[in-house]
Amino acid sequence: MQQHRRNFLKKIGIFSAFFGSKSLWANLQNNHPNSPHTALSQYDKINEDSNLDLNDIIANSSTTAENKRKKLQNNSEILVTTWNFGQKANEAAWPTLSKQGYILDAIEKGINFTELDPTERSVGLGGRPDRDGHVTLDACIMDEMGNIGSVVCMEHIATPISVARKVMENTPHVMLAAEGATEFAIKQGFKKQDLLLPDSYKEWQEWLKKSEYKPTVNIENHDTIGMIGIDKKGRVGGGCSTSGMAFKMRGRIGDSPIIGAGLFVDGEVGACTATGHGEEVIRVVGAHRVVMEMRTGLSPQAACEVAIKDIAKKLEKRGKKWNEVQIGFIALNVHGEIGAYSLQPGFTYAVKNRSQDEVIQAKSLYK
Ligand code: SD4
Repeated sequence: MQQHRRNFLKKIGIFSAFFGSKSLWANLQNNHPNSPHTALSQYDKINEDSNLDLNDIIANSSTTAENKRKKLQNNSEILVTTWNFGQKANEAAWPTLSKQGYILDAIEKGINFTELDPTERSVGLGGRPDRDGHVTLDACIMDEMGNIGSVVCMEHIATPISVARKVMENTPHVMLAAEGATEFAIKQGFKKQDLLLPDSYKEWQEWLKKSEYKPTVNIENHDTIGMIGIDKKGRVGGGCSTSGMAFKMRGRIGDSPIIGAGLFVDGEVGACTATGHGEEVIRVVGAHRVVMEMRTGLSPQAACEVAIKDIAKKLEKRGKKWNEVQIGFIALNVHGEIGAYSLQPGFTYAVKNRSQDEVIQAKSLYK
């Protein structure tokens, strides 16, 4: 009887081992990494499930970008620029945009207008000097494809945004500094000139009496010019130009010529530019932060607010007084939606499109 039972169990064992190993074999065939079945079935599955083939990803993302562009074409060209003087700069840029020109051409023209205005004393010609009396200029430019150009601490050339563009277009580099930048500019045909004009000189002389570096929030109310915009074809671009913080140390560079800090553009997402105390903007790589927040789906307004709140938190952690610092961000997404936010009240920005031409007071974290 016992023998009979043993034989019965043995038969069951052989039977299940046979079928078990068959299904094991089938599994191995399907799952072994080198199995053609595996490769095919996984590939098929991926394609079937979600079309995640690399070519499809690329095609899909360019289709998305194309759709966004098309969507924007139905809206209109737009320019958003920091501070009150942004309105005149927008006006200077507008003819290029309204004639269906390229966004970077418009931005360069608009910023040039402010750079060459001797009454604007924080940008270009007539800019306030450093504590040793040198007017040193910073600027950068970025297009929708990730092309970038920048000049830092450049002297004697009134239009640094144009030199930054030449760096972008005519050199294998993305950034030139100090004498090298000036020399390059001269070779490119720019005029060398003295940028320290009488009013800024007088102010500097006055400052020397105490020689106290204590930038006053909003005192100039027309600081760095940062301009972002979209053209008729949906191309996003941005530029940023400044003489930096008045009476800074010689050689000091702020956020404005640093791609990612003072300016960032992502052709599929939008653009952002910053103004204010550059050291604080650099700390959080401000403009890039805002654009990346937009990439995750935040509106330009929400993205600016997140970045400003982060700066506020970091100031607090470091025991800094928030009321001695001003930062402002403006942002634009590819749909033409605008955001603007600052740490403290007083930051303004100018918007121009086919139906709007105005200076707007940005909302601020502190009241
Ligand atoms: C800088 N962000 O050099 C510039 C200056 C500025 O409002 O924007 N002031 O730090």
